Amino acid sequence: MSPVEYAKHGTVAVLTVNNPPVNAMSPGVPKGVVRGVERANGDAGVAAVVLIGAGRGFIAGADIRYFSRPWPEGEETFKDIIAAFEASPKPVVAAIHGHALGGGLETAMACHYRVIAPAARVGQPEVKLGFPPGAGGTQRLPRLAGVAAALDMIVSGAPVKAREAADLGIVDATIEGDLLEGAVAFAAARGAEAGPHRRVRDIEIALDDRGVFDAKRKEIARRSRGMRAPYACIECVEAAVDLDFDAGVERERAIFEDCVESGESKALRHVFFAERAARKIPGVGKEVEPRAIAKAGVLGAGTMGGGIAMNFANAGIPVTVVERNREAIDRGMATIERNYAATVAKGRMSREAMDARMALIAPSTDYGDLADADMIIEAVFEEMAVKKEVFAALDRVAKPDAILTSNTSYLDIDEIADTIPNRRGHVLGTHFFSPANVMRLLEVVRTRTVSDVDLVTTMEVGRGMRKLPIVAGVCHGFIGNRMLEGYFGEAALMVEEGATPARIDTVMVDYGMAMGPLAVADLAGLDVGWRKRKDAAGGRNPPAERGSHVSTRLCEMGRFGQKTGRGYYIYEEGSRRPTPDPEVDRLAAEAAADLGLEPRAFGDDEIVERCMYPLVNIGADILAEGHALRASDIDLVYINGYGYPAWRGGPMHWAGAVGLDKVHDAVRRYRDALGFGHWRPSPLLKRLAEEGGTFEDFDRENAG
Ligand code: 3H9
Repeated sequence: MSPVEYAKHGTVAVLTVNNPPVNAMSPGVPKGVVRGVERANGDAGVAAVVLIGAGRGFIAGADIRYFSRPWPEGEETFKDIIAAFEASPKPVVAAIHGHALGGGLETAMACHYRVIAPAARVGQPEVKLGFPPGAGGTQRLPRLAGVAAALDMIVSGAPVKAREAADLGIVDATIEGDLLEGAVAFAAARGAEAGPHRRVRDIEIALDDRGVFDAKRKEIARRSRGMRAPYACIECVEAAVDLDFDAGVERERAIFEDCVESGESKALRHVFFAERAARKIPGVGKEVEPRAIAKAGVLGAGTMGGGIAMNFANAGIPVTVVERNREAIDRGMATIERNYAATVAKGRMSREAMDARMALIAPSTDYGDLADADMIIEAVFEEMAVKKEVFAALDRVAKPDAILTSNTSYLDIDEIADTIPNRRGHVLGTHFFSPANVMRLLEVVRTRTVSDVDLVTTMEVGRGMRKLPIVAGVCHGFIGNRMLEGYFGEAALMVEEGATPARIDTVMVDYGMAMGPLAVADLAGLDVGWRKRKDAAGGRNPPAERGSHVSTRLCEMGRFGQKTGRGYYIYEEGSRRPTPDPEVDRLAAEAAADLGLEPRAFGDDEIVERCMYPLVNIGADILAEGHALRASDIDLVYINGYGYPAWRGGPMHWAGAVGLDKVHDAVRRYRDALGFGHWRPSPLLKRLAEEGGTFEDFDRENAG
């Protein structure tokens, strides 16, 4: 059966694309559309054609899966659809509801007219997949919307709402009420008019200021570091201005094809499907429906607790925040208010929306006020004894079936759950990332005993907060923090071996990280690790071990990082910009002398390998142990919680692009040279390397 249905409504032929879930242009769809246009043109009783989508939207674009697999031989493509529309003497009208994205919008722009439902959105999101539009979008959109607006849409990938689409001239009419009925009436009227009907390709392109292209390049330089696609989009729109239409289309196509083959695009496509896969929990079917969370509670109004309370309010869920005393809760509420006010000041939220959110947050100093909460998240001090006390107190006041979660970043939540045996099925972890109201990542830590319903509910609450919830198992540091050990450890070791912090950080920023590891260490505070090392040494000055020499010395000097204005770098008063410090180089040289190391020069490759390969190696262990459901989840954790560049696809995907055999060889080499635990080759890494596989192969095997 064709995914495109043909029906006649009076003098109008209606082609309905019915390819669930999102009407992507899978094989069969272009053929159906082309045949439909031919049939309409062959029917003397038809005066016009309407193209509409069944279900949730118009057309979501090309079927993204086919960028990694061959398109069936002889099967029609976008090109055929566009040719059929442009050759049609009878006007073709696109009727858009839900979404017209990518090739969906390109298809609509190849029609003679476009009408839209008020709630629909249109856009060219291809750049987010690492390539520019490839079916004429960069040539037609500037002709309809003007060069500047088209450039904004194509380079950002952000869709615009129906109203803006109408204002920009992308659509010809907005249909209130029944879209099909309105579109048929619109098409019938156009069909009754004398042709020929205007084609978008024939519109004269107007550009007053050629400076828009360079201005755009400048504007995106920071956020597009290391990427090709945003610049490719600009090149394509430039071609629309510089070349005639057909030559522009040809140029766009060549750039598009080149980009589709790039590592950047493969990585971004991987991320697209990873985000969709992350919603699925093997063994937990669709029949497990989330519970309703009508009221929530948060324990602790510190940085994390306050941010989590804001997340509930942002999701429209009333939340009670409890602190030990009036002073602490007042301070917490003042911070929340300040955070919202800053968003209002930036114009990203209205004052009314802020007031509505503040009204959802109730301050309290009484645990009893949590008695009616369906879900309670504790964000108190990160210490097992304190957490256990808090859960015992919650046990006394919470509803019997309330979901109780801990916002711990390292602690064993199974152990916490065991302290309240009657509630074990309702206890799990929610590891938010700082600042909790901003960062998209949420590790949902699945205890041994949590029920599927509560797990699914917590994921759903996270999505309601506009987070990306990733299921993690209970292990020290879960997915993200556990993998970091080697990353920071190796950066610190390399400082002792003669690489300056600035050199290491520059290489890692060039690799694509938002910040280098030593600048991050300064931000997080060097004293955290120092105190841990001291505790392990029974409170005494920790013994100088490989990797902690410099950081221990810095802490002894009171240089804890950004908060003290000095750490691995110097920070001017009120500035977050790290300035290299020769004093640190001197400490590093001292450390090298103590350790009997000969300072040496480092190549970029070694710096990248030593920071990144431990992540991959530990990630493989986490995966093999089942503490991550899939390698692609690990990738998402790093992209959304640790400033890893999406265009590299995450550390596990990137390792596959490098070649797991190469990674495995290097891991063994570093194990032999350095010997640290994070270099013990993961058996899974070894197996995949020997099989010539990737972590994506592992995910596929496991998905069955
Ligand atoms: C393009 O068009 C290139 C052109 O320039 C021309 C080239 C010549 N293909 O997101 P959801 C799947 S490039 C294949 O959860 P929502 C998705 O994987 C394309 N599959 O729904 C998921 O599968 P599963 C440009 C697709 O309601 C299911 O559909 N277009 C595609 O939250 C549901 O998806 C885009 O980049 C696709 N194009 O959001 C638009 N789209 O259930 C990409 C979705 O097995 N799509 N799937 O996990 C979206 O942005 C959202 O899906 C949309 C709906 C907003 C449409």
